[in-house]
Amino acid sequence: AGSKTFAQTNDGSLPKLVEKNGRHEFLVDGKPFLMLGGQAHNSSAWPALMPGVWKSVEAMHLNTLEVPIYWEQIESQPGKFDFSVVDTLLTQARQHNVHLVLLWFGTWKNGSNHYMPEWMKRDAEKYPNITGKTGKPIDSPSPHSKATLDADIKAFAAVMRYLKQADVQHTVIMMQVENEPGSWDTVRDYSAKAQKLFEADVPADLLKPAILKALNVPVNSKGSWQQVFGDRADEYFQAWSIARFIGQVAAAGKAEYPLPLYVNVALRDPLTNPFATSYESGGATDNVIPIWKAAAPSIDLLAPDIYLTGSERVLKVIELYDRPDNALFVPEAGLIADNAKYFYDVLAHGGIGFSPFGIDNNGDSSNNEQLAEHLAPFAQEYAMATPMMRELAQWAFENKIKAAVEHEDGVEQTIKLGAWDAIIKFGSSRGGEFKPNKEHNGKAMIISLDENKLIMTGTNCRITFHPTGSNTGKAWQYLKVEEGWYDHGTFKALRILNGDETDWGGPAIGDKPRVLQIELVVR
Ligand code: N0T
Repeated sequence: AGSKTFAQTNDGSLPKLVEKNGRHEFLVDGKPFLMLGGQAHNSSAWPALMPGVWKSVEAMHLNTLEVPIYWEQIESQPGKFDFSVVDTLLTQARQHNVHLVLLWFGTWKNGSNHYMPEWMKRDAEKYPNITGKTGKPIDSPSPHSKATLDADIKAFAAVMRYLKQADVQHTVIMMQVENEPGSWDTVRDYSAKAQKLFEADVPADLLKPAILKALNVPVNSKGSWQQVFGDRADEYFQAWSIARFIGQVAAAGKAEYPLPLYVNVALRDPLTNPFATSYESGGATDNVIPIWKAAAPSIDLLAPDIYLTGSERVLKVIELYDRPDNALFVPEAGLIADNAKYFYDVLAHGGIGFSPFGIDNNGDSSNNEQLAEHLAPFAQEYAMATPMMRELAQWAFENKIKAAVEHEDGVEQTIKLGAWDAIIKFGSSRGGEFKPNKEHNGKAMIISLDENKLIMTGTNCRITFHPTGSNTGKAWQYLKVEEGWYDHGTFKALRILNGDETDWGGPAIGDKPRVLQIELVVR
């Protein structure tokens, strides 16, 4: 089980996102694709470092590697483009039979300009940063600089033009435009130039009833940012300004080569509606998604980077970025064991991929065992998912996946399956006796095949069932429980689970995911 069966083929069609009834599907070479992803560290996309990255790609069973490409490296001299590193990435990705998502570290990288080429950094007047409320210089590029915008457009368009001819086989399946744009340390730009725009009327493109409604302001509002948006004016102005800038960069790239494009987001607490003084302002946080959608229509999706903790918070984030106008993709998540469970919830929300951050050893190759251990929680999920990758993508699109993710209180959960309720109890039976999980890492995922038959996988959980509807209260039993793997559309059994493996409270799965096919019968 879990062997790598993904082969790169090319039927000539571009990777694309398809939306149907508010659900999304990512097609690569015309077929449903689920990104089993991981992201390299920020400074690892150099030829000398890539061997360490590929080691992790293999150990983790990735089918997609997210890797940055650096403006400072690609255009170290104005107008002279060097794509040698891009070539290296393309060649090596093909050798390793994985796809790439390239991250354009351009004008914004985590709210700063740090990946601008030196010739830009040396010319602060032409490529300015923004100014804080008290006149303090802020380490964040200005979205109001035409020179910066033109330079970024030129560079990103050159990248896309290059890819179009260097990557006819579509090794690169998606592009991230900038990285976590926004500003830390100030809610907006207070420079004289920005102030003037801020005091002017809100642009008509934003004053559309549907957008205003989504932003919870009266649909006939007009006037200055302050007049229309009140105490949210500073943040909304920053979001609009940055999104307009990036939308133009994206449009220029897309005009060269129309790959799906996304912007990743440094999140805010999704539960308490805090002000942007407590998070990176102007990025596509949940409250300003409608602004980003209006300002940057060339961006296909806005993608949450999950570094928040706590299941209530994380599950809320997943819910907020799964929208009819936004395909759910998690392009970064802390590479911690606890986060593996959210991969299941993303699938249950029809997500198109998941990608923990910082998979490589970051230049230190001294301890491979430690690295393997670190990668294991995701590696084992991806190994399980690999032979059923296309089915998972299709089921997610068709809303057929249900998941239960253990909360901090560890309480059992019910998954409604129509004719049956599945009761998931979190814990594991190491040493025979079923005990609650110490870390809250239990999870289960169920796909109904027909009324009485399902596929399930999970870790650290036990499952049992109750018949529902007209069968409520009736006696029932397992007709057959098989353990195996799901391969190219069919279940391959290793064994039938029976006796102790199903009798004492139902089939249980320990800390390694297993795939079970379960058939139930009412007596
Ligand atoms: C991420 C990563 C990388 C209160 C951090 C996370 C990556 C970038 N930024 O390792 O830099 O390139 O996208 C920001 C997390 C903020 C957490 C605030 C918690």
